[in-house]
Amino acid sequence: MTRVHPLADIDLERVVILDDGVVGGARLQGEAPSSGELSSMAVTDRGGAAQELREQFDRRGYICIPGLFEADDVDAAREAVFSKLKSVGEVTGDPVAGVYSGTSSRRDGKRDLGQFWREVSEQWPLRRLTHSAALHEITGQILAGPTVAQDFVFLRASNPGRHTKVHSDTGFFTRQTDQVVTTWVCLGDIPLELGPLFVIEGSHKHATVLSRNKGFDVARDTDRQASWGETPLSIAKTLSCKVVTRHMRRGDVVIFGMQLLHGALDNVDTGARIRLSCDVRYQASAAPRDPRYFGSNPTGTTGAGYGELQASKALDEEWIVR
Ligand SMILES: O=C(O)CCC(=O)C(=O)O
Repeated sequence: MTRVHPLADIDLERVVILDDGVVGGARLQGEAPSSGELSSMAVTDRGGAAQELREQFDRRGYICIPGLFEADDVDAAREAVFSKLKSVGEVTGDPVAGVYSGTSSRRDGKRDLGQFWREVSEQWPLRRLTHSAALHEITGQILAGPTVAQDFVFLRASNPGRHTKVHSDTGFFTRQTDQVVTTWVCLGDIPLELGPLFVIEGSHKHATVLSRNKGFDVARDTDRQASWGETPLSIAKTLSCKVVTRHMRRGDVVIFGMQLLHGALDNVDTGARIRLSCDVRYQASAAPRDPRYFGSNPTGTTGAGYGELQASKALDEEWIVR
């Protein structure tokens, strides 16, 4: 039976502040933020005018659209992904619940892990969300013209113990054009303790961020990491920006630009639930395309294909910091 964590229903809009000033459920690289250190992500109505969307995107560095996708469609994607993980022993019980078994047979029989993750990532129930008309339409409004989605997607199944460090996406995706945005698709409810996406609001205009990102290419500049060494809370303090997140719900989407600093909270769920999300980039369709991310068998950032992604590793293995 699935264990339900008592903090599962925390909503940042109704911030829960414990006696010691700690926001219930949230951890950022082990640090428990006080309520002043973590704020709610602003949400944007899908039906708004394109100009308003662009204005918000430019000012904050992101837009968050709640419930862009139907719950049933998201559940179909969850079922497809978690059934594959169940087939290698990583998920226990009903696949849609996404509960980690604590073990993995993904490496057995010397399985090609990149090929396995490619198969997981290319399933139709997932693609119909990540490559949907809805995302083409919204990214088209932001970039003021037709867009195309990259074929290479970053599906993330993060079990307890994982987080994503602070970074910008520019070093990965702007080799050919800077007319690129990231779309982050929430594939299930992700309360604070499951490690939702956070962004550092306004950081995309900060001189320190822009100068650190200038000319950086993750695959070419191998002496540098994309991830910042400092913690999200200390970076936000230094930049005088806010760390914003929210109790994400299935079907929510966040879209942000290439300079914006972001990452994911720690998954500290005591019910062993896996946080599932997928990020995919959209770019102006008329702009040149980076062949690493397009085509029937894209090579990905470093050339190793789906095998280069953290998520291609078995759930009982450590992630590498890039
Ligand atoms: O979901 C995450 O863990 C991080 C997402 C991210 O880094 C991205 O969308 O670029």
